Amino acid sequence: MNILITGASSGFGRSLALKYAHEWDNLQLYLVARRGEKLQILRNEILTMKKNISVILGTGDVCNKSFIDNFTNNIDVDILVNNAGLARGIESAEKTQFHDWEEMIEVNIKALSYLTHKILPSMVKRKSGHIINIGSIAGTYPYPGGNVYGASKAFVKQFSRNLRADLYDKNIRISNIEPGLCDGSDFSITRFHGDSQKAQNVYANTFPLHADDIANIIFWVSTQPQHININSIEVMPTTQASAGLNVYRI
Ligand code: 8X3
Repeated sequence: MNILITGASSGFGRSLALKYAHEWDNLQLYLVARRGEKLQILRNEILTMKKNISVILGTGDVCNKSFIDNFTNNIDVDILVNNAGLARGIESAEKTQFHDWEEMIEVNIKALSYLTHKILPSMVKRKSGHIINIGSIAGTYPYPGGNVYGASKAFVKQFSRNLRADLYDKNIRISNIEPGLCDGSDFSITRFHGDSQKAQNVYANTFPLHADDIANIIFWVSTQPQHININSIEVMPTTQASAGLNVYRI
């Protein structure tokens, strides 16, 4: 079994790599992230836990097409987890930096699409495979400052649905996992450009989801019998709900 996970050095990706390694034997885990040192630590952790697993590290940027081409050449991926993604900023749209928007579009849309496009032909040829995209509740529910981040996750939602439309007769499964507020990853620190105080405040005085919760859900999705496709799972902490409609009054 060949499993490829992007954004594997932290958060959901890291938790999921550990979960697959813990639950399954005889795996080839292909782990992609920019931070080689963190990947190396994860690899050591996995190999200490299990001897019958190969961990192949791809240190590089998912937006770099030639890196992706080189890393994925000659791999028949059974499960692709398109986990790499990011949010930048939570300002109202008119106050944002355009390069933040561009970065989210590059990673959340273009890199996810490119890797999917690269991996799909081999899945179709083998009539086998599962692509698990990491969307977000932000792809369904608008919130102030969600602007391009939410729009990029709406792309992931509809892309996942459209892939189903193309692939339902090819024995290939597509799932979109849409988490809400979740700690245990670099999500907020990235969103706030490294401001750890602001990032911590996001999770203060509440009970968010944890990266391991999402890893458990993704694992469950990938362990369903072959005839079951989990199209999407939207998951929030019990302490979160979608906002009501706002009316501005003078
Ligand atoms: C992360 C969930 O609510 O912070 O995708 O946008 S949220």
